[in-house]
Amino acid sequence: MRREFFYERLTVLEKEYESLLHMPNQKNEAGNGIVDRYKNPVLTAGHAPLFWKYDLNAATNPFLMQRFGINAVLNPGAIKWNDKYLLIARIEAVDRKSFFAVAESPNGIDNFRFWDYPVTMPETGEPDTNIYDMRVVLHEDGWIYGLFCTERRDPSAASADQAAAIAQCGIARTRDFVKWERLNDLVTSSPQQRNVVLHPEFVEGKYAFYTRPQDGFINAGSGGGIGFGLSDSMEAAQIHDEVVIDPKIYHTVYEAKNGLGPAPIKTKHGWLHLAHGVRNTAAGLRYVLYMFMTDLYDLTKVIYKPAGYLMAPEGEERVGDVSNVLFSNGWIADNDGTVYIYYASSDTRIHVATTTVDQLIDYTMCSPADRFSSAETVRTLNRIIKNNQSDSLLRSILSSELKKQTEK
Ligand code: M1P
Repeated sequence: MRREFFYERLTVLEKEYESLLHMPNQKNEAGNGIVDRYKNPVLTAGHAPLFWKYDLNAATNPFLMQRFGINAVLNPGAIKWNDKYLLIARIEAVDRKSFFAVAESPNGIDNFRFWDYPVTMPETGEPDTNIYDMRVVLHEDGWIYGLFCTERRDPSAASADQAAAIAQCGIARTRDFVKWERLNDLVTSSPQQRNVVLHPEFVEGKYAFYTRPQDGFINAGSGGGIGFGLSDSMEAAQIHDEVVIDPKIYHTVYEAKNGLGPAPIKTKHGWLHLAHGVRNTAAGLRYVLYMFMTDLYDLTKVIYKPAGYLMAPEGEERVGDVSNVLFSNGWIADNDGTVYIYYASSDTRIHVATTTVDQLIDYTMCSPADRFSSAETVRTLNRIIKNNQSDSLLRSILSSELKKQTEK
């Protein structure tokens, strides 16, 4: 009887799992002309293989109950590799420990399936308590690097304080996403580092890093802002001079803190960056995605930056484990110019939005910049309205001319 129950339940679970994995994804209608969101998340806790969650032996698990719970699948690094779209996702188990696992898709928008085993990340002499949010970069030195946050309890915290943590940048490299070589953590003068990203090219013959110096684990304090610095090596990466290239600014979407997302995309106009900005509100922290472009040759110089956000949580994206959060640390610029932006909503699930390099260039270079006051925002809007009205006057003159000519 028990065995029958076990196998019946297993059949149902397998059917549900396969239908989730094969569910086709479609673009939402009428996007904003900048990015197109898709209807279904591309990876969720439900995408974790059944053989991760269940002991599939009827003798040792007669009720076929979950033995290993997955809380969330979020914040993936992304790369196109061997013609497959790979997400190196952050899996958070119900014990709140995160780890990495690779999922691949043939088209980047659906049919993502996890590889059988998660990443076994080697540790340094100072073991990590928690690792998360990997940025994956194919560097011009030939290695694929994964930079991620490594978190450990603050050794100076009182024993009553079991929440104080120190976050630093862990570094590992691979050639196949299975075997990873762990390198030393990045050394900077900041007490905390999260959201560290490796630039894909050498700069002045050195490795270039985008950083996010921060005073406390949650609060940026005197830190915050996206920093930049160079290191002689990756094996013992150390930044001596860290400059902030994109600071926090009062009453903007990045007033509390910000951090770079994936490694930037090179274009003929400059480097395109995707980042997240954070504001504190009565409902808690609100994370949105924004963009900017840096100079092709001076990576510390921001040359274009549209006002406000590119994407903010919408609909079901607003709700989750940590609500009101959009976060992205992975995008793929494909050979045909399509850009796949992978983003997590509310620290719970992963979505995709598509656009093109040309659209992102146009958005970043031609959208109005933030001028930091309501009066300036109204000036910007008035300019747009005025231009459109003179354009519509011109359009109506042209169309009546056209009409006259066709009547002749
Ligand atoms: O909970 C929202 C995000 O919070 C952190 O981001 P940041 O370092 O910018 O504060 C990270 O823990 C991130 O994983 C998480 O999505």
